[in-house]
Amino acid sequence: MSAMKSRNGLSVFAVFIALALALLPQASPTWAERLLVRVAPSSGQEVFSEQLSREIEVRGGTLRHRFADLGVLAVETGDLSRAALAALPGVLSVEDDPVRTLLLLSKAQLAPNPANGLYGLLTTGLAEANKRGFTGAGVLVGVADSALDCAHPDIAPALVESFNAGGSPDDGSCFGGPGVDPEETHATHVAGTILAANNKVGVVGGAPGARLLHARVCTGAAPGRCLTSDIMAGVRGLVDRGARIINLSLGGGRSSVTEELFYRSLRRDGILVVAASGNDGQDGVIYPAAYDGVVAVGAVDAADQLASFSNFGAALDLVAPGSGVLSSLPRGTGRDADLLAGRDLFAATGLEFAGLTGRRALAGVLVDCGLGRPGDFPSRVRRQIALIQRGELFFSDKVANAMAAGAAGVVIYNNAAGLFSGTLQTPATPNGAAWIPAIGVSDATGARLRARRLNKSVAMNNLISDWGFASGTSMATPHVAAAAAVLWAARPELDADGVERRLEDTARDLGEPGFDLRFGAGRVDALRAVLPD
Ligand SMILES: [Ca+2]
Ligand SMILES: [Ca+2]
Repeated sequence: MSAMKSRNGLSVFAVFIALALALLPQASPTWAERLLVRVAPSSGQEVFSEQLSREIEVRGGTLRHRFADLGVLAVETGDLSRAALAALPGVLSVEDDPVRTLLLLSKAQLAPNPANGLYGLLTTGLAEANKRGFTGAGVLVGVADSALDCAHPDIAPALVESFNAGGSPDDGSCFGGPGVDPEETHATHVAGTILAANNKVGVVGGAPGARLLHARVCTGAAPGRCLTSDIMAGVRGLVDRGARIINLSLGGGRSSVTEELFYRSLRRDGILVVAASGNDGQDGVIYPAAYDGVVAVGAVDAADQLASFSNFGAALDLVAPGSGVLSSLPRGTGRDADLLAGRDLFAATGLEFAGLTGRRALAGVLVDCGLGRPGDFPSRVRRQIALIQRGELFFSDKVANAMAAGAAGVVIYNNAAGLFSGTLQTPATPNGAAWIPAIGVSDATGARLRARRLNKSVAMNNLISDWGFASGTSMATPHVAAAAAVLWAARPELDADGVERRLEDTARDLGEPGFDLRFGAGRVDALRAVLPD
């Protein structure tokens, strides 16, 4: 994540103040402005603008910083007006001191980066295909899944219709609706990966031009709550409403003759169904992914290594990014975390159940606390931020030990490549206390912090958000659905068989040469699929 400027925010603030002042006739018409003042070169850097500095302070301004090598002063105006400041002898120019804001997803859309949760848009070529105008425009994608946050800012723009096909007929299909379990966050994450809006917030999907039809077919988060007949009814409803691609980030180990016939007939009708291979890390693709006529998708990470949880076998067709994927979540159920150290803003993930930081980031001195064992905490970590390596102990034990040592916050760095999503396992500590804020960062960030930021001040955020990380073949499947939408919009003459064949023929071969049991035809590559051979 990077810092961004927010000058609009500044001018809106100024307008609010101006309005407030207009309502108060006695109020002074001036308020503090923060300015950068370029100063004429003077005789030597030691006496850099000393006279000017005194002049500014005498006239009611405040000197905030001096940049002698640049010949620049940072000034807060106070009683000294901007015009009067600009007129002082030795002042060459005056410009605004622009406000920069920490990038949080509610304020700006994250750009895909190999080190953040949108890496999958890069490895699959979806980001580049989008850039060249291949966005899946006009293709209707159906998602049969849990309830969906229908009003989410990254989902609502693409949503055509949402309906309930499972549970009681009185139940809703949108998150927060009647009969909807608060743990039904899954569909919102899946849909965001396919087609989250390319707007000013959150994430962007792989096919942001596609349109969404949604069926709620899983009535709860617990296993066994997605009945095959409900799924079939939901898929039928999606197809009847015009969906050509169906995403099924669900499945199970038992096959059904009825179900197999259903998906074979859908394929004959020109419908492309994409389904998850399963998260058991075993040889054996689950159903419906394993049927003929369904594209079975396994998961890889940012380095195209097979995810440890990804099911494989002869029925596997493709793999796609499924480890540590950032996407939309029902509003208020996600976490947005980052770490500011010096000028560097590092991506981070909030640990599940960890305390939140407030409107202002939690600041403290970063203290090396090894692996977070009880003896690893120096006494100076009290009220400061503990830096702990992942490994050996549970996250919950590391954070509990940090709390016992009096730390105010915890940063855990990975012992393997990339970010991770961890949990503290219980909503409160074993003693019943609320957890302190705790975030995870990558191994590379950890190395950088250890080399340059130990015993220096850092600031961490862990805030409630409308986005968050998830891992699974459920997260890989929507990358393939997005690639299919992008391809179908570019090559409308293809039928469902043609789209599947093209995605497999252009996939990046991984593992043993050619088709193999772990990666199928390989990792989907949307850019190669849409470009001429
Ligand atoms: Ca967005
Ligand atoms: Ca291969």
